[in-house]
Amino acid sequence: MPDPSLLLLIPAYNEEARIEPVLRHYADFFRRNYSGPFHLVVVLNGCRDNTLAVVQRVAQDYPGVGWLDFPAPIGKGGALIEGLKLAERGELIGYVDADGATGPKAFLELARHIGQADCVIGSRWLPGSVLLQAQPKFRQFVSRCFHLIVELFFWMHIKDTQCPCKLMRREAVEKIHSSLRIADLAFDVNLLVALNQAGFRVLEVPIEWSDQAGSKVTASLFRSSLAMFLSVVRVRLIYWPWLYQLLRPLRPLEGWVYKKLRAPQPLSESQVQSPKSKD
Ligand SMILES: Nc1nc2c(ncn2[C@@H]2O[C@H](COP(=O)(O)OP(=O)(O)O)[C@@H](O)[C@H]2O)c(=O)[nH]1
Ligand SMILES: [Mg+2]
Repeated sequence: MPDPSLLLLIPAYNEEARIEPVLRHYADFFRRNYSGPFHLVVVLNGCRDNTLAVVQRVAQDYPGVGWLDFPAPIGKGGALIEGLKLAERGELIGYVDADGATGPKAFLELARHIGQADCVIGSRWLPGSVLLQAQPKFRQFVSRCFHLIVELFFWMHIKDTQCPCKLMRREAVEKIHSSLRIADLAFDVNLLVALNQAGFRVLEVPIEWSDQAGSKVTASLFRSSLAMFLSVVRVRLIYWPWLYQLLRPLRPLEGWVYKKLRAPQPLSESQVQSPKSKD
């Protein structure tokens, strides 16, 4: 039996310097090691460099590689929400970062666990994970503080919600897509909480990871962390509808804070629509 069709999304913002070898490595590896259909879609938005031209050059060599390009600053989460609308292209849908922190071999090993769950996520904090190059110490500290907040708010017992290496079944994506609102880097929390609430099983497995130079998150860690905190509060409130309604008058203030933090605004109810289902 061939492997199930797989759609891999890669969000990319100003990645002209890092993305080309990563795309070629993934496309090559899956061509040789994966027997089912494989599509790789780069989701770009607001790039001010030549990322699009680089992706187009790679796509000429690999027919399975494509892209979506949005001019608006929709953020990494916003880009993934758009990409997940293509769910009908794969029985399995996953995403990784453009910098190659997780290579294709490690991603395929992760995919092999999907028989045991509806969503499999890589973890840098489980015993057995291999960190060829760890994140800087201060980034790790901030990451653990964030983890603590997420655990207090949602009690999911997931050690690494933020690892950008996740794979889901199409049914799960289609069911929860309309619950995805968070456009900044706390998108992963939004996704995992939605899967949990909908009763899907999330399995966390150790991953091989190598932190890459050139992170835009580390470069703006304070701003990014504040926006992520605000976003997890919002996700918490979405599941407490009475409080959410009560705090509605504070919306303009929230919008102002996101703007000051130069973070993408969460999607409003009217912006959210479910992806097309195949049947
Ligand atoms: N589409 C899109 N991708 C983004 C945006 N911000 C970050 N990314 C992508 O998210 C991934 C992680 O970014 P990176 O700077 O490597 O952060 P780190 O690995 O968490 O330190 C990369 O693939 C980036 O190109 C954004 O605003 N839009
Ligand atoms: Mg990175």
